[in-house]
Amino acid sequence: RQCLPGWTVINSMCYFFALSEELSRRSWMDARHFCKRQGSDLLVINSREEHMALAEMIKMSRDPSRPMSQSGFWIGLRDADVEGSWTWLDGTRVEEGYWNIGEPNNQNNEDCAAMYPRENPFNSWNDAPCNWNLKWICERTPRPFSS
Ligand code: 2F8
Ligand code: CA
Repeated sequence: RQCLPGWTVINSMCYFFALSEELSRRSWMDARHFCKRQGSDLLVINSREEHMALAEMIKMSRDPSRPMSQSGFWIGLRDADVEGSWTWLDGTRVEEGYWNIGEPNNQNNEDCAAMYPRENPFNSWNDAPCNWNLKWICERTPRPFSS
């Protein structure tokens, strides 16, 4: 077994999709803490292939009972240090990214990015207030198991 129970392996990386109502939705920081406790961190997208695979995965999670603004998944991307400078948790800066049309718009001091299930995988990201409660995606390497 390459990933912990309940995790999904995609191209040799392990992902956790916080989908269940039991886990509920959390702020960006609380979601990050959840990931850290499993030896992981919020998702960092390193390639177009990775983005496409994840966009495809979360399409299955569309929740018609919730407004679009609440159907997002926090990812490890912020512009909290310098407004407008979107930086992954590994320090990499985003050049273009896969923002939805009109995003990021910093509408209400929005410093955290979330990925949304969209028909067009290139219209995927939105910046939202970090204290908004959303689902999230954790990522970790398959080994070693620390828990
Ligand atoms: O229309 C885009 C806009 O939609 C929502 O605000 C109405 C989002 N807000 C939250 O997710 C909290 C904005 O981030 C988004 O830009
Ligand atoms: Ca926004």
